[in-house]
Order: sequence, then structure tokens, then C-alpha cells
Amino acid sequence: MTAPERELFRRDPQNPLLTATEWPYRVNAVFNPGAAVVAGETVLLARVEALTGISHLTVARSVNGIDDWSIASEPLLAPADGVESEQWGFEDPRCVWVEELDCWVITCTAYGPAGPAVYLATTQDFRSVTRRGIIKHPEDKNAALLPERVGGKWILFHRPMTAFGGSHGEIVLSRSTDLQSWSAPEQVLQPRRGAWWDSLRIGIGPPPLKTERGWLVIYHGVKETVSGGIYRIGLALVDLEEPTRLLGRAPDWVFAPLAPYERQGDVANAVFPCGLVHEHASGEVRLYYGAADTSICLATARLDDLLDAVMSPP
Ligand code: BMA
Repeated sequence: MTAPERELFRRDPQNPLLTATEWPYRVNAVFNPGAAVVAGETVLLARVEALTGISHLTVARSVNGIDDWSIASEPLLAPADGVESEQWGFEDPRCVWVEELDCWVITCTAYGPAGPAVYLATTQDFRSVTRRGIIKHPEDKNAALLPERVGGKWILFHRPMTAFGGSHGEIVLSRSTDLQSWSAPEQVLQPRRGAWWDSLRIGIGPPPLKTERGWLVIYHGVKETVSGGIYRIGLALVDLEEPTRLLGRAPDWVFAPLAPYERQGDVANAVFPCGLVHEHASGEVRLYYGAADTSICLATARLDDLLDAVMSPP
């Protein structure tokens, strides 16, 4: 008898897909990429940590989304001179195509002395960006926008860490009509207590995927241990019309650091997903994630399997 598969996602045999060694300029690490498909090509917007420790975002393109990457020689988004709120870099981008605006919306972390903040930029082609600036003040990060309005409003999932709400590291959402001013955060998903794998804090992964059954939310959860945090990946499903309404949450994680390149690196035992590509024809999803804050990796799953898992009873 063969052992049952431990996970719904399968690692790509070519993992890690991208590391600092392949980069066209000297860097410490590449990880936590956002993903997009532009004119048939897979575009990854990678978090690149320079040898200063400060991160910027750079584009890598590939026809099959697996190998033969062409990496830009210059960052797409890097800290501007004299701008305090971004002086410690840009991190962890999420990308979503917004039909109504006819552009890709990038949400990422801008890091400065006041703490991490949610930053928004737009692009048509990932060759140039329009900076829209900070949309959620520190301390706030892990932000992803829905691709369309719900009830006439844009919906931003994010993770505040302030005394006024969200100090437990939970996923909330805010609504806006102009992508600039936002309503007060509303609760969506909280860390589970005690020994659970997602008990310390959680944050959204890629922008939620619209399915017939609801918005599929892929999130990271952290558990504290004596040897540090373990970052794993879980699933939740929220209502299409009212995304604060939770329809399901998988009890088990669906992906965890097991491969050597996820177990070892600058931050051990971390898988951190920011990019998702849904291939309608095959019914597969491609999840791009950072491994151990060191490299860029890919894991694939069947969307139907994820939807079954998210509705499985606790
Ligand atoms: C989180 C973020 C991620 C990082 C992870 C593990 O808080 O800062 O960028 O990958 O920690 O270090």
C-alpha cells in the first residue's frame, strides 16, 4: 500500500525555480513573488533583497512559467530617494488584473521607520508602474485586492497590527469607492487558538480567486515553536456577495515546508505564497511562493481538490 499524499499541492520538480544565483545583478535573495499572465507569458514580480537587507521588486518572465526566465536588469519598484515611508524597501507584492480599470493592481508592503504599510501601484505591462502611494498606514501589510467591486465597492483584504484592532494578526477587509479612502476594517478570519498550525498569526496570500462556490482564500499561518515560527499554507472560502461571511475553512494546512530548500535558508521553515495563476483549460492552479526567504518556487494543485478541502468538516 502506498502512503496517502500528505498535501494537495505538488512541488515542481525544477524547484527552486529562481534563486539569487540566476539574478542579473548581485543580490542576497529572491522570494515571495506576485504573479500575472501578460500576453501569454507568466510574469513574476519578485521581492529581491539586496546586500543592504533592503528589498525592491523586479520582474521575471517565462513562457511556460517554469524555466527559461528572462529577468529585468532594473527594479520595477524600488525605494525613491528621500521618501521616508519606503526607505527600508518594498516587499511581498500581490498582483491582480482589474478589468474595470484596465490595468494590473499591485499591492505590496512599503517599509519605513513607522513600520510596514500597504502600498498600491498600477501597471499595464510590468515594464513601468504608476505609484499610487500608501493606502493603509502602519502597521499594516499582507494586502490583496479583489479583481472586481462587490456591492459597488473595492474590497481590500489586509492584516493590520495596531492597538485599535487586528493586534492578533488576523485577516480583515476594508471597502472603498476610489481605492484611496477606506472604510473601517471588518473581521474575516482569525488565528486559531492553542496548538493549531495557524495560531500565532495569519495573513492573506495571493488575491482571492473567484469560483462558483465563493472566493477562495489562500493564506499563510504561523505557529510559534521553541525554534522559531513555522509558516504554512491554508484555505478558506468566503461568500461572493458578502466576503466577510465565512463559508468554509480547511482544518489541515494544505502546504508546509518539507523540502530542503523550504527547511533551510535565511528564514528556516517558511513557505510564503503571493502569486496564483488559474489555468481554466486544465483546472489547475499554479501557486508561486517564497521558500525560506531565499528562493522562488512553484507548486500546483487541482482547483476542485482545493474547493473540496476547504469545505471538509473539522
Ligand atoms: C513575514 C513577511 C514575509 C516573510 C516571512 C518569513 O512576516 O515579512 O516577507 O517571508 O515573514 O520571514
